[in-house]
Amino acid sequence: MMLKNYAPTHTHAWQKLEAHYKAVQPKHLSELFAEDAQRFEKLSLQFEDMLFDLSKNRVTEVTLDLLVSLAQEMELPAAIESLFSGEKINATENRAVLHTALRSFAGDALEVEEEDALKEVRDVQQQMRTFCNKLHSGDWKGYTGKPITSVVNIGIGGSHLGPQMVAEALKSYQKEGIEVYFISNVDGTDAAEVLKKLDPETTLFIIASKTFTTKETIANAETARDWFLKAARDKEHVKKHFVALSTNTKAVAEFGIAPENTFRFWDWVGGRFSLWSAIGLSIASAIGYDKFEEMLRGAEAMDKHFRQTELRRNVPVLMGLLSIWYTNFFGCQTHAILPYDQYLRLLPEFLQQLLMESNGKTATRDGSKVTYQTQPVIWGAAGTNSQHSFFQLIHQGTFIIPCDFIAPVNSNNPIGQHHTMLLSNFFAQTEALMKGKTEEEVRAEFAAKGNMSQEEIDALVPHKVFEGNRPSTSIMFHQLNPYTLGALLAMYEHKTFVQGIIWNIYSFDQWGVELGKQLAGKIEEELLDENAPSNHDSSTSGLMAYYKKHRK
Ligand code: G6Q
Repeated sequence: MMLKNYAPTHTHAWQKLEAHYKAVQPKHLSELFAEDAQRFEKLSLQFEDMLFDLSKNRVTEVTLDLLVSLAQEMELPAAIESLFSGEKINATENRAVLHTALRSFAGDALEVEEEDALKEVRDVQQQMRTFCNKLHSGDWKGYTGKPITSVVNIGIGGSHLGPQMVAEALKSYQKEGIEVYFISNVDGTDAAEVLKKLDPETTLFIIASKTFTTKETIANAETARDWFLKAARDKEHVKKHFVALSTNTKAVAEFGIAPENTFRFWDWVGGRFSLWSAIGLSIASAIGYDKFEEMLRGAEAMDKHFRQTELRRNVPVLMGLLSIWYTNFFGCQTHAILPYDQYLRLLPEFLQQLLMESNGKTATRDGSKVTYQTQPVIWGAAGTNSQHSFFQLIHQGTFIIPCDFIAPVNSNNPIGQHHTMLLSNFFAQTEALMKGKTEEEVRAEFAAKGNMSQEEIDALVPHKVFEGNRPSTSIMFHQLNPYTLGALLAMYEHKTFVQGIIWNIYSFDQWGVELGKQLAGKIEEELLDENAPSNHDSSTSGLMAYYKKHRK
């Protein structure tokens, strides 16, 4: 089936949710906890060793039932099947969406465009394994015979954010003797700062670009090649120091990279869903292929859960539906991602692309304009640092900001009492957000201290009251390892999909990034050639003139 086109607002469930919202909205979370001693048990989910506590959300069991009815009416189960079976659900690009095939270890074949996708995937995985073994054994030698010690991923967007975030997240699993770097921004500073740390004799560049036409990546790849050839001199040496990850094997060959050093993937892998494919080679270079495979297996376990579990107990489904609840009924415009694990500090940035590029859309599947809100802004940073910056607004600001708090039970760096302190903050923040602090409690605290006048107390009370009733979801797992990280990321991918199905939009294209690219190409010509025709608004012309006047 193709995805059906149907406005969620026209479902029976939506009407019921609107009425239900009016009943739930005035309720304080502490009231909901007081009313039901079993609330945590009823509203938390277990997936393997992972715990998803939804109970500090502004929902009741009825809310979840109604949201699940909405998903049923929007035919989510059929959509999930279309995803896994390789139907062309990325309709505006006429492509299947099969990142799940990249981590499918089940034996069955999966035909896409008359090819067995699973066989193709396994061939490339074998090629990646062989590459990693050579790299880590020191058998892959540079042009002067020295083994490689530095690997640099050059890519941007989906060919950068995932690999960089995972390499950072799994740093405690990193192989000895290999350091992994990332260059992405076309700002020359990015390349300059990385290259100055490197030795051309022992550096290998991974050029990661699905299309191999992305201007930023090609510019950085050419800069890296120039830097390398300045030392190595002979173009023949390029093949020992450059490999490519791409669907465009022709352009790769033209760049000078040998076919045996080209790792393929396919149109049915979207950029922001591609870290599981050859695009993950920098990850596998950092942690070894076996650990990379463990990450794939964690994702596969979440895929199975998503495909096989009834909607009401299905983690990505409920996570996606909660986002609908807050966005479309509470009117929340942002959502914070708050990892209490320093290794996950890049997760908010990765999820920004995943969710905002997928679901930041205004056209419905039939091309009309949506009449309801879609993706909220995703933002966040690691705790506890973020507590000392923007948490003030989450606690006492005028917006309600649903938050995902994420933490491992055990640290990968158990030092003294650090982890106990970290987790004390993790538990305390969600409790404080939920409960708040009433005026009576504030006054009682002042009274207990007994060192202030009534006038001073009255002046301070309004500032020290916390409304509470601020929603959060807590995600915990035993330890951050490749398997768990794979499951966590797959969960967020599927949550993204669920939201797109409910919002009746296409989640797998990104036409919104094209306009700026087109204009940049034209402006670049004008900046290089004084005689090129130019026709901009007065602001853009004024800015360009300022630049031209002062450039050196
Ligand atoms: C992701 C987007 C985008 C893409 C980059 C890099 O879903 O499509 O972020 O990954 O533009 O594209 P290339 O891999 O083709 O260089």
